[in-house]
Amino acid sequence: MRALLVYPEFPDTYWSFRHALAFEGKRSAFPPLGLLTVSAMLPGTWERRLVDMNVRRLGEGDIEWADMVFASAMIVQKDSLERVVSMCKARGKPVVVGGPYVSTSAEQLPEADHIFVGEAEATLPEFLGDLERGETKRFYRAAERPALDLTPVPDFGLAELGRYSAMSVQYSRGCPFSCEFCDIIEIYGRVPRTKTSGQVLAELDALRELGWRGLVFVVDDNFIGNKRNVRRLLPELIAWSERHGRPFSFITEASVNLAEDDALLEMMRRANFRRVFLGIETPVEESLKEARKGQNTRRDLLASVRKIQSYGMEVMAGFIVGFDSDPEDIFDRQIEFIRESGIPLAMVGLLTALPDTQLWRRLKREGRLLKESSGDNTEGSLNFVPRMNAAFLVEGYRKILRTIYSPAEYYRRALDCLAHLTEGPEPRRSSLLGDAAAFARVVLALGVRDAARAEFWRYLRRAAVSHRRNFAHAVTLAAMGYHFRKLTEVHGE
Ligand code: B12
Ligand code: SF4
Repeated sequence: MRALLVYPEFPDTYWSFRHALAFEGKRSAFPPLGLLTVSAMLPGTWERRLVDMNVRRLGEGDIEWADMVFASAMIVQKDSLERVVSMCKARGKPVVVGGPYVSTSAEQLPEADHIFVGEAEATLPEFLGDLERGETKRFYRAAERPALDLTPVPDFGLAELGRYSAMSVQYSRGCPFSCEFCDIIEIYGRVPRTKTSGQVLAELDALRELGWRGLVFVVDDNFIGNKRNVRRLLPELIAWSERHGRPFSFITEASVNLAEDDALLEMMRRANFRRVFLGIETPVEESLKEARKGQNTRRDLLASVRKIQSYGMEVMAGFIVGFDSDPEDIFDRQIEFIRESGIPLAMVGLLTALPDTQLWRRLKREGRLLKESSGDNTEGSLNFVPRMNAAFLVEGYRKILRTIYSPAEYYRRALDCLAHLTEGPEPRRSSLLGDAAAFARVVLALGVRDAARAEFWRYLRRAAVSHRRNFAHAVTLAAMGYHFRKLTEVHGE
């Protein structure tokens, strides 16, 4: 049996990092971990091929080669997924689909042969058994959220490692909180399930043996969702890192209450966590309460960010406008918070009702839903009727983007961030020539062609003088800022 695994194309969004990746000569930020995991669950005798359409074209030859096609997608990939399904069906190939989009919108793919809802660990074995007996069904729905000790080491070797800027591993799924707009808790549950430390180290071993060096994204919904288990994992991760000469640095996502736990922060620093993404959402207490984001209320959010930064980590964060409780000056308050926080990568989105979330259900009850969400909460369109005047809200949102990604504001935050980072270069899989070429591309785009070149040179000079040991990261931040600015030219005007 020949299995073709296809990951559809992302649109060019803030999260695609496309304009920054081009400098590095990379095609995509992360590999499709869901498909690599599914691949590792297929019978050992099957041949496998991966086409991540974000790093290379899906060719006729790939489809002809396959006996069966497996595809995975998030909502933002739905148009591309539909095209993939049609292409494969037109060539008579059976198509199996799964992943977060399919799990929340299972009825939307009329052409697919087999539709998987939920995590493959709980459904794929049944499908493979049915396939052997020639009795496959159209729908496979996971009856439960499986324990993660069933999850095999993903087939990392299928991915073209050199085309990505980071690799991914997953320690846990699910989050104990209950934010109204969140679909994670609907898809992956409110009881965080973790792998064993041994499983995580085996995944890191696999990456190391494949020659990966550099950034690893621990793609958990909330890395500290199960603090007790994380406290067990981190000492083993630190020992593993030291044993192997610290081949990786890490980035993850966590809830803001991470700031309360100095011991955990210290262990994360020692394990070489360099970046953490926080869901801050809004500095407005009423809006946080409305969103049921209790873990962010009654705390000084700015102080929490500063605390985490004081452990050498760059804080990245998500912000949302469009809550019913947002006051009219919300836009200025968000700008002010971001300005004060030293968070260069501030991902600001319009509130979006994702399918089957608590927010979706409430807005439906209130008769305020307008349409399906595109999944991209940065494109400036609303899928519900907001309390605030819609045009005022969208214009205010765009003003935030234009302000925070303007070169002066962005470079100021980047310097603030650099001042707190752990000193010293991160491990990387790179060559001197590759680095020099990437640097030359950045200099040409930002320091020669760009209208904001004076600000770029001022920034670079200050980074070289004050943050010499993190100069490579300073250049990466400049490239990221360029990406955000390019997209803001589309979304912010
Ligand atoms: C890492 C990550 C990213 C990475 C991209 C990673 C990549 N290349 O795949 C980045 C940071 C770029 C990203 C961006 C975005 N993301 Co994202 N991301 C994640 C995250 C945290 C982990 C993904 C992952 O690797 N999971 C680990 C694997 C093992 O899990 P899995 O993919 O679900 O796979 C399992 C099952 O779904 C199933 N399965 C999966 N595929 C298939 C296929 C078949 C055939 C079968 C049978 C089964 C199956 O079995 C697998 C094993 O159990 C998830 C949250 C999560 N828990 O997954 C959000 C998540 C997938 N992202 C999401 C969103 C909304 C986005 C953005 C749109 C955010 C935004 N507002 O712009 C952007 C879009 C990207 C873009 N360029 O436009 C949503 C998707 C919602 C949805 N219903 O589709 C999620 C669920 C989180 C959330 N609610 O915010 N994301
Ligand atoms: S903390 Fe994050 S992952 Fe957890 S429920 Fe809230 S939004 Fe979802």
